[in-house]
Amino acid sequence: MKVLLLIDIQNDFLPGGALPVPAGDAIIPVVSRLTGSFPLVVATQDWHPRGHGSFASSHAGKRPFDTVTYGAERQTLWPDHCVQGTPGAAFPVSLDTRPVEAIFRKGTDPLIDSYSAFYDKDHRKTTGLAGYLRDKQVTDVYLAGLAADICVFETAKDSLREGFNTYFVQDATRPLEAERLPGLLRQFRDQGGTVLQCGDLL
Ligand code: VGL
Ligand code: ZN
Repeated sequence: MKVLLLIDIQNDFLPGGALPVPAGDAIIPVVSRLTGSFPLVVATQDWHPRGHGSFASSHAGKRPFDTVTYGAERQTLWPDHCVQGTPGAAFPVSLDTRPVEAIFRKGTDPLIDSYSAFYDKDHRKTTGLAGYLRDKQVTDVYLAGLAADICVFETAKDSLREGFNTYFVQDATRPLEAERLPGLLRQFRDQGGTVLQCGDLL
């Protein structure tokens, strides 16, 4: 059984949003072509309470993209984004969400950031996604969404750790920082992941 995971395809990560991923909107037609080939489609939403600890606005004197240290963890501070219930946190109207069977939300703990769809940053809190996928007899996880170098990449790593065959559908993602992506994809391949293009699946 295979699943297509749509990671954080939300207005705030699209051009014009609070934390726009360059050309993030270009993935939407690609995703639309893919969903029909999958027996199971699951989406995630970055879903922060107002005043979330990952927002620069929650730290006196800090600006977006500064970093702070929490214990051993370095945390990049972001512009306020994907605040629960706001239009920025919603799926774009251009994304057909009808095939989406379940939605997992992450980043809800005010103090912990959560990039991966499976766990928070420190692997202390699970979203329940791994159990849900196992319950559905999923063996193969295909990844699309935003941002390729942050939430999609972290989800890809955790998916491999959870023992799923994991596929990164590169043209169904876009990175926030393009220059970071080749190194991350090399790391993903070294850990046993597969990088492919939408055309390889249709
Ligand atoms: C994301 C930064 C902060 C993402 C979420 O979805 O890639 N990036 N929150
Ligand atoms: Zn976030």
